Amino acid sequence: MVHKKLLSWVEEIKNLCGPEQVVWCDGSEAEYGRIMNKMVEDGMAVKLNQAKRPNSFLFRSDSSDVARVENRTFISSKNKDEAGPTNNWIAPDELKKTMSDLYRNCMRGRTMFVIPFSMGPIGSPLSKIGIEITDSPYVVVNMRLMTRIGSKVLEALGDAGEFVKCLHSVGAPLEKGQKDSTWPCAPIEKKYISHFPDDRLIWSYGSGYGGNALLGKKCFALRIASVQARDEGWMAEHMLILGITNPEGKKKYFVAAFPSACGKTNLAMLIPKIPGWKVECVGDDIAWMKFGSDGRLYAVNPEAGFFGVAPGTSMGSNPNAMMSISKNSIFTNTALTEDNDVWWEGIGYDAPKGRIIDWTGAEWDRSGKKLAAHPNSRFTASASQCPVIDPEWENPQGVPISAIIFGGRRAGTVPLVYQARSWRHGVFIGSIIGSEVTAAAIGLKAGVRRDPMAMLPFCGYNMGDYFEHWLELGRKRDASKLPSIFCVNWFRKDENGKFIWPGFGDNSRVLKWIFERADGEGQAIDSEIGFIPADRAIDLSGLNIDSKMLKLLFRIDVNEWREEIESIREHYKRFGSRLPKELLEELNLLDKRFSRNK
Ligand code: OXD
Ligand code: MN
Repeated sequence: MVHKKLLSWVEEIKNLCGPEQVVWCDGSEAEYGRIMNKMVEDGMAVKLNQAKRPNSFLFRSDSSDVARVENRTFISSKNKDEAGPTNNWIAPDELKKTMSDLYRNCMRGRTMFVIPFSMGPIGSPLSKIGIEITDSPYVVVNMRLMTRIGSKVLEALGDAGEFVKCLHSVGAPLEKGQKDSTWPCAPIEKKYISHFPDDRLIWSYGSGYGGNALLGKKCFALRIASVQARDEGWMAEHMLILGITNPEGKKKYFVAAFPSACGKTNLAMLIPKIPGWKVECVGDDIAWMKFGSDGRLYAVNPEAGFFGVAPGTSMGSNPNAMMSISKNSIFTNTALTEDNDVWWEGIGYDAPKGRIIDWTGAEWDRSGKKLAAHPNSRFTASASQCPVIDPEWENPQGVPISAIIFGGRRAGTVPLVYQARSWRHGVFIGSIIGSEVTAAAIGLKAGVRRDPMAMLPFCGYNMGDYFEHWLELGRKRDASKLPSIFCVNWFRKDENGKFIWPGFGDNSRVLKWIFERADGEGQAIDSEIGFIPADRAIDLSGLNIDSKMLKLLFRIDVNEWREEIESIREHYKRFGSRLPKELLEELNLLDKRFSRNK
């Protein structure tokens, strides 16, 4: 291999970080087995019951390293204004200096792995290559399931191909003879998840967990890719991709964006409750989309695996996810049963008899005072193991998108589903989605946390400009070929605080209406907020829901919307002069429609 730039970067990092040895990952099964076995030997991983869960492993993280760390995540653009009001910013020179000091000899006593990886099918015009340098063997095995890695990527890169530089260290150098911990990492104030969009560069230090460390996922495929997408005229979005087929065999593809913890993985693999309909999964977290020469929008899933939240995943809520993780999987921070299988709250059955080891490695007290699995415990599995993986999921051209769905977790105000009047109105809807937060959960003020397009923690530049990018993409296009845009809310509650809509497989009823609307059919009525399903336009056959509750599900309450409009005005203030005027116009139009109905 004579990719001079790559070789000299690897040499530079080796000199900076001072590892004991350097290993170039070939991505083979044998390599995966070797690294896993070594981690089992070193006590970092537990090999699970081979009969129950073949070739699967459990890891337990340090209790200080259990999730993405948004307050330690930085977008280090040239100036603060480019990072915008929603990102943490440190000047690039200053951040590089601080981090270079941390990186100096930080891999002492460790192996430095070089992982060539492709986001998207190798060689697809929509794909991009990254190289992750890491001192974490846990990262290597996860990257092998989550992306396409190894020699074939180097071949595709050739001797001058472009790549995104992704540098990662757990930030825990080893002195001679020092025993390693089972989950090495640095204390919180030394953790940095840094992005240098102008250099297409990611520097991550101090954390080994999920999106902080598997740099192909949120760091590259969203934060850096969103900047590349802006510059190159495409879209990098926090969206699942699903294919849906009606009983006549007609198929459409939808993408959907929801803030974290709204059940994206469940929707992506849903088993419809309405007879004759079928849903297949292209991806559960990220979509890269580009307009084709036919004027339609095409999407690929840049990832090759699922990194899903375990608690709550069961044969009831998501049988396809459960089957995807029946073998060849990695679990992080779940509980361990006496017969060496995994268990978590909401798995659908009580913890088996015998000793249960909780996610901290201690014996679990069955009184239930503490959770056995961490709420953000995860499974990692290859997408190819999903029983409903879409036959086109690796099509290098992507799949044509007919509908874009936005959603959030709202107890009131937002009806089960409504449709935007236009692309511009759809961008407005995307820009205001959010979920209610309870004060206790994350120490925030209770209320709606707006999470525009579910990209708040993932947009690599000023979100005002990001809205403009969305608007601009629609402006240039033949409106008849643009996907229709919808908003859904599965989480509306009645006056007793109970969810009205059953969700899960019944969400297919809403997908059916969206399918019909995208087909130019499906009955709708014009409301103040957009098109809502006409009476009986949603297929409720076989569902027992009383008409009062149904009404509540679709209620558009003037007072609630007045409050909503005020809250959107507050939200928009954040973006100052970078907020596109079209979005303010859409808000004023909405305001006017409600004023007429005073
Ligand atoms: C995720 C997230 O982990 O969106 O996918 O937080
Ligand atoms: Mn996500």
